[in-house]
Amino acid sequence: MRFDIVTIFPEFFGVLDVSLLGKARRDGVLELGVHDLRQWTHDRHRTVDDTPYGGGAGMVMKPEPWGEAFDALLGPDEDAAGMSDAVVVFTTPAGTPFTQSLARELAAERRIVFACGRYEGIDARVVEHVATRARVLEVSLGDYVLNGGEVAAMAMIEAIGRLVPGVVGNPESLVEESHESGLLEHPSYTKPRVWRGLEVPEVLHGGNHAAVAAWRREQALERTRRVRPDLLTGLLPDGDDAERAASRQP
Ligand code: JEB
Repeated sequence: MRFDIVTIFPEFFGVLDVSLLGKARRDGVLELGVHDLRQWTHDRHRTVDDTPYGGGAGMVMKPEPWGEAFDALLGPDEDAAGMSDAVVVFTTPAGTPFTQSLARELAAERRIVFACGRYEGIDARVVEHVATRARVLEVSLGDYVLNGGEVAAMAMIEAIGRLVPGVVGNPESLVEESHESGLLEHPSYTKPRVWRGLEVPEVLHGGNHAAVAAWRREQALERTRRVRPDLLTGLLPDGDDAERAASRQP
């Protein structure tokens, strides 16, 4: 899987050199290209923004550098209709919410290009134009305001990248997590058995795997009911939560 990122802050993405995704890149499982949008400017000041039509506060990103960026990045691998096989993700507070389900879907793609805006966002014609050359998604990390798309793209790349086969060493660990089952995770414990007077729940010591599984599911359900009741609407009564969770989102 290859990720390309277009940004005016390429140095933000240095964190992707470390940890799990850094190792995946060194192993050749993930490829990452970080591109400075200003390389596609031609004026002395390398201008990427201008005042908004219709007035209002702030600046808007000019379409021309973005157009050249996508000409360069989508050029290869076009089909007969001139469509690239890359998926282009515009991070935007006005996008559809990013979910585990979308992360799973995008982990099956060959290439994803992230467009990270700044200021008040990118001239709207850019999305319209790029949609004639590739599959385009406008995606929001969540319902809060960031200063630009970089942190959102980074979170999405981490969530998608870890689902690519070969990135997480033990794929079993992926299916037990929060949001994959449709429930939040049960609490976890390690040694020592008693720490500062606090004991690990007795059931986890017995070696009774069925009892452990039942306790964990009850804990997960109780926690989900308490902090995320919205996740429970639509869960199947037979306990087949994962299948339901997978079919629920876009
Ligand atoms: C993404 C961005 C800005 C209005 C206010 C601020 C480009 N969940 C999210 N919150 N904010 C963003 C996001 C995502 N994904 C986000 C891209 C840009 C915010 N801004 C600043 C734009 N419009 C500029």
